[in-house]
Amino acid sequence: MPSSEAPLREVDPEIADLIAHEETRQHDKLRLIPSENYAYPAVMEAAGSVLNNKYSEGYAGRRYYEGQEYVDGVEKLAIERLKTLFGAEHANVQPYSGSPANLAVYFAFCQPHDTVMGLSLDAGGHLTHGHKVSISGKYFDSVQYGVREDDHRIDFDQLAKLAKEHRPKVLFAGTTAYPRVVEFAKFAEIARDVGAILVADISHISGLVAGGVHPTPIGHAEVTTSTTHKTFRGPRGGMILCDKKHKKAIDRAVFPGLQGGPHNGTTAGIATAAKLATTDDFKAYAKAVVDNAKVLAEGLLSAGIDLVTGGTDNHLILCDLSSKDVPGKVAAQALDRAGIVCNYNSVPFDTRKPFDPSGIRLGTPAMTARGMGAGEMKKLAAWMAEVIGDVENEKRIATIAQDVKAMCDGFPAPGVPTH
Ligand code: DSN
Repeated sequence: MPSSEAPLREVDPEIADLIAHEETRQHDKLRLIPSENYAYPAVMEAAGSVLNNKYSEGYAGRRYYEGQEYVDGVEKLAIERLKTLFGAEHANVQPYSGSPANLAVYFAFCQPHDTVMGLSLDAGGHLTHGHKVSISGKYFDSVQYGVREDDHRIDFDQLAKLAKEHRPKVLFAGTTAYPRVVEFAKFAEIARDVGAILVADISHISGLVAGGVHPTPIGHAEVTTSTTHKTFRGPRGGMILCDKKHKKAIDRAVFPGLQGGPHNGTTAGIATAAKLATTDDFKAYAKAVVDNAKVLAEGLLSAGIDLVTGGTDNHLILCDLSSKDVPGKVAAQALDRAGIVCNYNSVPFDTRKPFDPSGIRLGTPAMTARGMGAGEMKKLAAWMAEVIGDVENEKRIATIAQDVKAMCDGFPAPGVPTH
């Protein structure tokens, strides 16, 4: 056994090998899962630093442990940078991820069995927006709104009617599989009418909001939650932005209400990501993510693949394969064999079950982070149409995998070592 202070490769070659394989996978394949990305190398460095070794229950200047002279500085920087970047009155950077951030919001404002509202999962919402299998649907009386049957866009008439009837305490405006702009102003009007607190969950789009290519919820939603690792390109973490009047309730709900010590390395990574998000490079990145998604969507449409809502305004595309007679899962598995990684996903009014749905969900954040552009999106659309059109043609799938690998070799993956 090597010394316990030896590097990972010597101490634990099995784990080192698995990480090396994952590095190769992240380099050699086209990663299209819209919630994934390549975090900036500087973010990874901050997140994996000695800050991991420190406990810091409480908030800067009011901790339950000594030795916080540097950690306080890290957390204050993260908070100030996020406030400036998003124009928010307060930021809490301690939630461990998006789901805990949403739970903290419920805990801040709701009692068990209060009424809450969110977009249903099959219409593109998140489990924590009141789905019946989630704590948010079990501990609260959840009313779910949906999308219109004709164009699959958020049904504001239904939402307004349900809100008037049920008068929710909190109304979530947030999505995980919705390819269109979220119209926060419309949500705010409905929330105001019924006295609900509007909560925007911008986990998927926080990088697009920071980069100025999606309207901001700030000024419409009293509370905004987000993960920090999707389009934002930070570490795996969460944040809550809110109006000053909710600062106390939110902070108390996160700690001591829901969590113990914050993950200080993550906090540092969030601070670094927030700094990088102010740059012109980041603005260009955010714009390229959306431009690439539009080109990919057009390519898929012209190859005969149906898209939910007929296209995209953001980083995400939802393909409806019902007319292709290929279940989403079979298509996603064939695409993975071709080096194109996406996830199978329900589409609105899906007649199939969530674990075997009719759709696949794609996104351009990771490919764009590698510097890929319109030319690569067009090639990708053609490859995808071929694979979806003939999911059992292993010979062709294997040659596409080689072409995908060759394309990936031309665009180094940020922060990913090659072997
Ligand atoms: N897992 C995230 C996503 O893929 O959208 C949501 O939690």
